[in-house]
Amino acid sequence: MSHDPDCIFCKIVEGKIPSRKVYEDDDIYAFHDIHPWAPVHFLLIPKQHVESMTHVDGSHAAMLGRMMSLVPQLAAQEGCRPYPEGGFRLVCNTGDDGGQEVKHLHFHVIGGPRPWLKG
Ligand code: DGP
Repeated sequence: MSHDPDCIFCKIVEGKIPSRKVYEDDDIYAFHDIHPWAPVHFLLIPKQHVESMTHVDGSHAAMLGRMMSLVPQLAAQEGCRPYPEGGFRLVCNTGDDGGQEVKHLHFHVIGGPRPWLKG
């Protein structure tokens, strides 16, 4: 499995940096964002080090599909109200122009009662 010893999120997957776990399986990890933008804010990441969405190829398709299928389940688990009154925002910042600070692919899942929406 690809791994970057200098990557913060690889260190979180390894347990070298503590995190508040939301979900874990062999390939995927989810944990609360350290600087939440909303009442619900967690990050969903592949355990392997994929740098960004621009680094995704066909070999990642099954894993990404599983990640996307987990989003509604984990959003509900973490307290997002049901669609359509509830719901959540799914964000994947990519590259410097996309506002990506941590260069390990991650999806922000953001929700909870508004107002909290930025942009
Ligand atoms: P982005 O701008 O999309 O790269 O967002 C990175 C997010 O990662 C940001 O919202 C804060 C979060 N984050 C950074 N370092 C840590 C950490 O050590 N622990 C946790 N739980 N979250 C972190």
